[in-house]
Amino acid sequence: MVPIDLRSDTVTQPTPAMRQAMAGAEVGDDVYGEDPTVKKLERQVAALLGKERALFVPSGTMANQIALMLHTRRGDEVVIGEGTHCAEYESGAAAALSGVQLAVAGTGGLFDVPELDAKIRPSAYWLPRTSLLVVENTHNRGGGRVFPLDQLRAVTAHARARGLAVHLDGARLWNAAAASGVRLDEFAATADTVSICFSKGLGAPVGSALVGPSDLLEHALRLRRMLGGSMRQCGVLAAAALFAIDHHRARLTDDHEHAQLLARGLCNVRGARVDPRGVETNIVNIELDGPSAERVIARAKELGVLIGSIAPRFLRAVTHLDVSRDAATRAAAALAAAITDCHAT
Ligand code: TLP
Repeated sequence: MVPIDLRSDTVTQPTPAMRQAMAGAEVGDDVYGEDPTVKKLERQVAALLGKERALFVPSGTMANQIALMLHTRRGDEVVIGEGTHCAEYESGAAAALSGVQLAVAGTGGLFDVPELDAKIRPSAYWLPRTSLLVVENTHNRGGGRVFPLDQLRAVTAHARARGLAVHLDGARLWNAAAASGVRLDEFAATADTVSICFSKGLGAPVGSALVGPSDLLEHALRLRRMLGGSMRQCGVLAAAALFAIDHHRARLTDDHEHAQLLARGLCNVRGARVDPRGVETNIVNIELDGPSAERVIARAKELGVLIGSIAPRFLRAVTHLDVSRDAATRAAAALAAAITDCHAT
């Protein structure tokens, strides 16, 4: 039997209709600026986010790292929320590529104005220059939490007033918008640049965009080249992203409901701690009282569910296009059994 894969929303298979859209895509060499499907995607994403220009890039990591390179100089400091992707999961690229150091504000991924303010250095030549704020929405390690628009407006306005640029890692901004009813462009207006992924909840196989003002994006084009991210006839990939925006956006709330099903199915299981009220989108973090995540992952696999961990005693389950309501219900039962089995032995 095919396992139910909750390790990430990146694991989705392109649907037959998406594959058809990819196969039929009109393409050209995008290094010459001649791929019409990429151009269409870039125009559409820039318009959705209310920014001047978008650049199609192979990954969310590259979008974030180009943004860091755009907004900082070597030796600068970047303020981020706790557990932010560009600090935790990008192989030290912020240090290696931009030569910046990171200062963590708040706990759990979100932070308020005083927590941000405490991390902005005064201006003095012997101190690092605080040049950038990075916010993540939804916050991945924070359990898919939405950075509420009011709070986001307050912290980013404060950052700007103190001379910082703002980058929004919106890998799952689609989910934040679907869960909160806030438009993408309203979230995007709080930042100078935004990265957004097609390969997460939207279900495209590859690709992200970096979005922002034309002058910055012109330089981003050069940086993408420098990082080896220029692609040739990548309209086949852009076609998948366009298909996903048209056909998979509206169903993101299903993923959020399925995450609720999981959370509710696990909240009374001995040995597991989950608060369904804290599950706002498609990510469920499960704290384990007794057994290690490693053991539960192994047992869950035997019971037909793949799940990941974010810490030795924290599991992470992510719902997506390939997890139906029925699969979410079955996965909740299998995970409950796996945790109970590991707790008992
Ligand atoms: N996140 C992946 C892993 O890398 C952890 C996942 O499975 O959730 N920003 C955020 C908030 C992300 O969650 C991710 C991917 C990225 C950026 C990077 O995207 P890719 O994988 O396209 O480089």
